[in-house]
Amino acid sequence: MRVKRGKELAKRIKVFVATVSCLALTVSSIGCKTPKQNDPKLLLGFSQIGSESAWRIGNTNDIEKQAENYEVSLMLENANQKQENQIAAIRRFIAYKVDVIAFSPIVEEGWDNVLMEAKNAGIPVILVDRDISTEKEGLTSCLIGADFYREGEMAGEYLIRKADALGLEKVNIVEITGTDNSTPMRQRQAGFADAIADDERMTILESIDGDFLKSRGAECMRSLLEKYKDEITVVYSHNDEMTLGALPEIEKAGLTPGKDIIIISIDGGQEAIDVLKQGKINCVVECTPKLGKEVMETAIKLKNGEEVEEVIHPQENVFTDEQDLSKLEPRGY
Ligand code: GYE
Repeated sequence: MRVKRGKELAKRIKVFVATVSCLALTVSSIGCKTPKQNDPKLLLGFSQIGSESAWRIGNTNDIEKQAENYEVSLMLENANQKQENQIAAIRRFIAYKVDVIAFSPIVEEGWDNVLMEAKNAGIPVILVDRDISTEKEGLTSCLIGADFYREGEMAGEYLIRKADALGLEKVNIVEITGTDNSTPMRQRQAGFADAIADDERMTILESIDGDFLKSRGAECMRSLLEKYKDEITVVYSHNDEMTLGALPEIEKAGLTPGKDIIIISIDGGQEAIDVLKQGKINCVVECTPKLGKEVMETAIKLKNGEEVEEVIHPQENVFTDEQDLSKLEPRGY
């Protein structure tokens, strides 16, 4: 567990100890003066999924930076890609009596019990980046994250334009998907499939789980090339990491990514944008990891008992080989 602003937290623990001894003294009716409160403005527990991608690392950095800007004390836990670690972290936040809990659920299902515990403890919960799926009402206060369905649609819309520009009659797609049962995986798949559904040129040969990891992206690409080698027109990959893992495999197979195979990626980290500029990726749909400002502002509102927006989606773009990208600002992740 990483505890930021240690001094303030130490003070908070001290205040807690002092209050307990004060209570004990009050009970024994000796009387006690309440110590001067010097609490941090807000104590936020954040459970991050892991460090699987440049996106994720950029997201963690941004949340740490904005916590400092907003003078929020941050308890940050990295779950190393395991749901059980996230559940344990949320339980620790509850035991610690944080003011607000934020977390990025690795998958959509399986949160009801722990979120009910947070609700019973009166601690509001912010979903960051990914959503949950539940039958229960009121377990979370809001969601701050990208519109993944729209990202998938933008990828599909680009592909239709590209197929038109190249005059393609048949487009065979292989899809390398993100972590099974995660929101970005489900929504990026659905948005893309819906966008190309009415275009008879398009066939999805196979969708394969790459778990948002570079190493898995390479493995998936190897097996797809073995199966379909000369048939593949397009690789649609749900994040930059998997794309960057897949590209060398395509080259090893004697094909040129960006020319022999159209490459579509999502995230828009610096490395993928550089490769797009070199012509080995054709399209990168932006997904911004910079959610920290909204998270801090929302957490402060929740602590103050104010209303918050149920869903906040950042504004996102698409970067493609149709554009002049020479003046694009550094991406910062
Ligand atoms: O696209 C991927 C990451 O949930 C939006 O998770 C996020 C995704 C992102 O690891 O790179």
